[in-house]
Amino acid sequence: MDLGAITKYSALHAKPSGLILQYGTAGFRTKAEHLDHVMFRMGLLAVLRSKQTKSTIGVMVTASHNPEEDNGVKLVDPLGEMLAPSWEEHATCLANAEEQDMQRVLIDISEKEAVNLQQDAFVVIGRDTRPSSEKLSQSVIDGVTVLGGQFHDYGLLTTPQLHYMVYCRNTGGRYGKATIEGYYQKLSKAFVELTKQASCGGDEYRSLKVDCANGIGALKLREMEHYFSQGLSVQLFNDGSKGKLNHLCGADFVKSHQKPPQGMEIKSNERCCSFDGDADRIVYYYHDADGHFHLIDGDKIATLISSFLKELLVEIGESLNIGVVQTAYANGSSTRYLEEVMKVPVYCTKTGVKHLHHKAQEFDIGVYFEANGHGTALFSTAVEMKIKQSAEQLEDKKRKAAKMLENIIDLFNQAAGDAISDMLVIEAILALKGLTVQQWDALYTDLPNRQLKVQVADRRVISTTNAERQAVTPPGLQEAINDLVKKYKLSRAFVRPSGTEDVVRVYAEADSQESADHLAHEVSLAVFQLAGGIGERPQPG
Ligand code: G16
Repeated sequence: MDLGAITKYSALHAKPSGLILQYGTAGFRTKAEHLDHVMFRMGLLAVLRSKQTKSTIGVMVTASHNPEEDNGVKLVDPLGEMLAPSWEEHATCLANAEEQDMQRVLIDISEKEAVNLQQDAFVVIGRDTRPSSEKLSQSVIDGVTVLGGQFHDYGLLTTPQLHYMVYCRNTGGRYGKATIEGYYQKLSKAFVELTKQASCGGDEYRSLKVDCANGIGALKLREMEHYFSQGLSVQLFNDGSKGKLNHLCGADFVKSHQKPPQGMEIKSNERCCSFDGDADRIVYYYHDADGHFHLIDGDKIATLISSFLKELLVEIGESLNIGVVQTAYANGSSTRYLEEVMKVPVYCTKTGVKHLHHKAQEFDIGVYFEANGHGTALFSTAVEMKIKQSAEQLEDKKRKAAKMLENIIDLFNQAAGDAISDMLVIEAILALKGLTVQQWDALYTDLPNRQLKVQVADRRVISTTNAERQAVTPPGLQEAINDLVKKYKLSRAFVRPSGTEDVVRVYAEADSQESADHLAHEVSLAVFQLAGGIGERPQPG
């Protein structure tokens, strides 16, 4: 380690004294102007992680669903997954070390993790379309270079594309080619193969309106569309040509406000979807003939996918262990449907795909989705091999199902939840099953629900247990929630500090929209009173 060079370059990316940030649900996120030092230091940390794992490590510069002024950074581990928890702690220590302590923290991490400093390091970098992202990714590169790491800067990428690149590079190309072309070709080939087999692939199944949140998803979908246009035509909205990133559009807006994005004209029964700012989430929706808006969120996406996979396995004659992983935000009706109708085991983890992904790896086939539309499906290596063999050996009908499954496996981005990949999976399944968006929506009826945000002085005063379904602190908060929940039928509510925004999130569901709205409001007031609310008291919606 050239400590002199590190000190010199670190001074050019100086930490604002006293600023404390936490590696949260998906890395560091805050106002872009506070992140220069964090980026430089994450470049350093990525080199250490790369040396330790003898693998390529990814660094993505994005704040995903957050407002345009924010930015963020997260590290991607060797198999394309989120950074290991012990390294998240190192990331927090390194980001918060005052200038004079930075070198010591860096050496401590190297020693603790037995990093061989002579080992080569390779880091790949991607960024979203935020105005601040280019400069911040240059700061990452400065950090990588000063520690002697090699790097490849992919420039503009969706977050899941960067995860894919890391996975490809560390599996010697077995997972795919680590280029944007390789990504487009792998997914499109699988999609076109699948849709060729759809007997009822009339026009109804072939066009889709996509709200791109004015983000990177628009650029990448535009580059990619001609690869799959045989199977689907997409019409892009909020493509970044005029609106602001994530403003009144995108998956997070549509899911949390339960209304369509601005800038998209929707005819009745037309199938539409929204990506978020870095294209790792997707939700679907439509207007019925009476003009009512219907949201199809991550829970219903998981249901569609897991039921299709289960049907294919039955056809092939394989009994594999499928599990679905959700979070506390999953609608009660979805959990009931999966467990009672589909007879699929369902597990609940804390928010954050890192938790869901980890749990899903325990199954032969693990389908995980957050209600906000972030998710994918994972297939164990043994399953992939078995299906490949079946696609070659079995007799006709079974072989067809095995071939379909083989293509579906290729179509999923198994490194991370991916709006583009999920969209193609969903479109293929709808075409193959001959399902309209209304028929899909009718699988079960969501319990009315409401999500709100509350501003508090310090959101860390709220701690939770039981996969975030119960508040442990501050004292009295859970009791207050319990009392409020008792007032409504089929009701449930919980609160948790966000790991990406400076807010406390409130979720409530009940037998009617009015009750869900009241309950969410009352719980917000309890948070405001007991957890140090600031600013205006929560107002009824
Ligand atoms: C990120 C995480 C998701 C999480 C979301 C909200 O999404 O990747 O797993 O659900 O933040 O997290 P929180 O409620 O802690 O703020 P994205 O799309 O912003 O990267």
